[in-house]
Amino acid sequence: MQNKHLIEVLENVKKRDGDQPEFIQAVTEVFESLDPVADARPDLIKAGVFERIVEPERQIIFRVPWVDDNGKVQVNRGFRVQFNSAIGPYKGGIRLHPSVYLGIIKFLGFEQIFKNSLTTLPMGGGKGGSDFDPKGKSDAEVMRFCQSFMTELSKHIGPDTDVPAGDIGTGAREVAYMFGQYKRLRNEFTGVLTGKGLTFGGSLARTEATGYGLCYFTNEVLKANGKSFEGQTVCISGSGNVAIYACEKATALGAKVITMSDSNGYIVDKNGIDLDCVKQLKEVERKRIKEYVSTHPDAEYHEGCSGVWTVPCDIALPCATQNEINEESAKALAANGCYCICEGANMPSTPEAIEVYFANNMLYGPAKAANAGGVAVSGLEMSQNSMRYGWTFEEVDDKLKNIMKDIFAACDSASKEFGMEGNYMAGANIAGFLKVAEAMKAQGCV
Ligand code: NDP
Ligand code: 2IT
Repeated sequence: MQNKHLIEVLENVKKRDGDQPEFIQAVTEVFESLDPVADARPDLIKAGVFERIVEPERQIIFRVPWVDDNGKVQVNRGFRVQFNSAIGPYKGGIRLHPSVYLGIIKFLGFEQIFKNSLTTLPMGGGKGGSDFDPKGKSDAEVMRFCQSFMTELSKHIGPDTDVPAGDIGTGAREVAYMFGQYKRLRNEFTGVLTGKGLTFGGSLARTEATGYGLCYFTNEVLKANGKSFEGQTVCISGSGNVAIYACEKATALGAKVITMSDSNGYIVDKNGIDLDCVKQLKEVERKRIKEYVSTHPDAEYHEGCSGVWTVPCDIALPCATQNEINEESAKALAANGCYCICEGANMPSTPEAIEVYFANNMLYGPAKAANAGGVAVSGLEMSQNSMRYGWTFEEVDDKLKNIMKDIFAACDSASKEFGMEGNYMAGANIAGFLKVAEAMKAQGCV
């Protein structure tokens, strides 16, 4: 990074938020891409856009008390970071995972600003969550947690203010409990959350959207470079919502997916993953991925999740969590002939891993473009809720396909315009930023 103003703003972020390494990582990546933009646009510097965009508009931290099945009081910490509302109401998921603290929610909220901008739909950036761990909890415990979480959150959100959704640990069950509590507290049936059940305002294809969208985006990357999914071997990490539907669509597009994982370990099935089995294990029984081998004796299970990147493949789709691919894993992928990485998870590659991708001329589809399909269909769910109407699966899926195509085109053309052809990371950061920056400048110093 050369631009003096960007260097100064980043230094200030490091000073103020030095205890939030994930947030600093996300800001650094975006600012490095924005170097030529800052040089070309003194008007944005004058309008204070760079200083303003790294400071959330509002951050809410609250107590979440609930009673467990033994009658014992438990206390978790809840967060909602309302990062940027320049182009629409705050929009972004809720993460329930023991690793959650302010720095995780801020990195996710910051990324969400640019991702939501790329979707072309009117959504600002936000994120929330808690250090609550749904794993091993009964349905009743999860319900009591969600009700307590929403009792406070309901004071800060609304269909035209801030619209949460799912993320790690928050799926259909959690969204439904949160929606029920919001409706009860406010006596309003509105589209205040997305990812709702199909019987109460959810959109068809939202469950599939992030994984499908990831494959539609990857397909565009491949096509632009004279390749396709047909006959390719794919490694996927994770075995949650994003991983499952990425596996389904990659397979439908002619690829063979041979791995999936969870935080304990990974499976390799050279015959191609049996997705019905994974869905049953993860979506119905809420079991660990290692159970897969008990019904698939040809498949292998290995302890330790990072080993998944040592399995030879053509295309890698990380769909688990942040920083899951480090320099060593990236080098293993490259050495084994992997030529394309597209990110279903948010920020799954460390900065050193990304350097390895570029040094080896690998095709790289960054998260904020590649996984934008989930929030894009959330935006379509909001539209359907406002119309009090619903589209068919095919209608939503078609819109999703077109949105992912347009996102790729925007990344590609921004990368060319700023002299970094083929660098879709820079393209995504620049294209996502410019729309928000213009809106922030137009609205004055707010
Ligand atoms: P789920 O909770 O459905 O699944 C998460 C998966 O990732 C599980 O297999 C989980 O394993 C694994 N995982 C989580 N944390 C870790 C960790 N620290 N180390 C190793 N593995 C881990 O979440 P989603 O599928 O919804 O989300 C996956 C990623 O995609 C996240 O980065 C999320 O932010 C991103 N994303 C999600 C969208 C959505 O619409 N849901 C949209 C865009 C991005 P285990 O069960 O062992 O924890
Ligand atoms: O990271 C993400 O984009 C999500 N978890 C989905 C957010 C949403 O509002 O659908």
